[in-house]
Amino acid sequence: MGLNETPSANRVHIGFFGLRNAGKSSLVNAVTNQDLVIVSDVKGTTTDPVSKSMELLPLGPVLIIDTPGIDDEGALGELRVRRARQVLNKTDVAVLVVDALTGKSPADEDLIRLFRDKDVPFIIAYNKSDLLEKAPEPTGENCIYVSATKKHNIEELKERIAALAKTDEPKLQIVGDIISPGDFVVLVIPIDKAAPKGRLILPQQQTIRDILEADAAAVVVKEFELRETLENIGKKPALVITDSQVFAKVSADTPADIPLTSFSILFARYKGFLASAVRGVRMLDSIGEKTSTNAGAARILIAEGCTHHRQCDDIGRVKLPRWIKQYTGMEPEFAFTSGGEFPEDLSSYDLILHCGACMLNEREVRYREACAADQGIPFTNYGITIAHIQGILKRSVAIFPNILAELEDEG
Ligand SMILES: Nc1nc2c(ncn2[C@@H]2O[C@H](COP(=O)(O)OP(=O)(O)OP(=O)(O)O)[C@@H](O)[C@H]2O)c(=O)[nH]1
Ligand SMILES: [Mg+2]
Repeated sequence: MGLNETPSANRVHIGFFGLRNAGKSSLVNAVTNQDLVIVSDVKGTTTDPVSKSMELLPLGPVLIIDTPGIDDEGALGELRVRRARQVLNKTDVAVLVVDALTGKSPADEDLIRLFRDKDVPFIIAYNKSDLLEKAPEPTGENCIYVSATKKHNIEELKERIAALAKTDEPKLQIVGDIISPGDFVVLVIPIDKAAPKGRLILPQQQTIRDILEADAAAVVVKEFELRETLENIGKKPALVITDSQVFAKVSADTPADIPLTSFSILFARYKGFLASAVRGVRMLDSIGEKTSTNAGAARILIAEGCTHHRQCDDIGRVKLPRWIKQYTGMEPEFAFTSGGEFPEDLSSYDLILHCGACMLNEREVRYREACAADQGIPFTNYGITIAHIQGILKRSVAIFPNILAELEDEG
């Protein structure tokens, strides 16, 4: 991702689904007006999902995802269906591409059912309308006749997609809604060997942006400069936000009357799972009891949303397992996943520990959290776990009274 681009997690994700050869790739090329993906008359040309970020008028920044065609032929077919479902978990608007000559198949009906189940708004694009003797009247609200090769009705399709993507929900804020214009907010960002060279990571950039949009001031320091900065800043900061890795030091150096939280906690709220994450982490306190009902050790799944942040990697693979062992005095078993993969069946785990998920869009994070909730498995994130282990969770969620109240009810 370039520094000037909208983060992909914030783009509207538009997925193209349908049978092999329906013309999904052709339609992606027509909609984007680029030769983005390979098109051919061989069934199964697209074998893996292909994504492309772009500005799509009238919508703005989007991520277009072409998927392999589904078909119910054998094991390969099943794998393709699973891939399509994976893409669907992060799709904000689905386009079902149907060959207008053949019409909807049972597999298309299955997809429609899946869209409805997952609450994904969709439009059916009957493609290859140029091959019809005469274009039929569109039947039903959510369908449109198009021709990818003749570029017929493509602008209309884009407008329909844009209309589906529009939501009336207020724009989510990272911290802007809990600070006031003129406030000072101090951000603590360690620059250690795990930090990426020459830049800040995405959640840090986004938080600074959010503070600026709220007409407040962001003061950015490393953990070693925090104490002196707080002494000399001349005005009490409204909030200190820290990287979770230095939570303990920052908590000690921040006077008790200054609210403190972490990037992780803010992002858990931003992605909609703070309350369940705060509940989920308490599983660590009963991990010992688990062995009485199950002879094996507790199993913890550590899920990373991205594959390329060395910082996350170090925390997820090395530090968290060590801290959890120290905190619980137990030897839980750890399993790891990263990137777009996330097991549908979580039943063999006792806790899902997710990264800050800065690279995943809200829909995908909610989906993962819902998977865990449906199966009754606690779900939390790295930073909340660190705060809990270090005994500063209550302090760091105190800026959210509902969450704090729930924690205090439970003692
Ligand atoms: N006549 C006509 N042919 C089209 C149209 N759109 C696609 N085709 C043809 O249909 C065939 C399949 O197109 P693709 O875009 O590769 O289809 P796909 O759905 O991506 O197929 P898979 O990747 O195999 O799942 C190609 O030969 C295209 O040229 C259209 O609007 N009109
Ligand atoms: Mg294709």
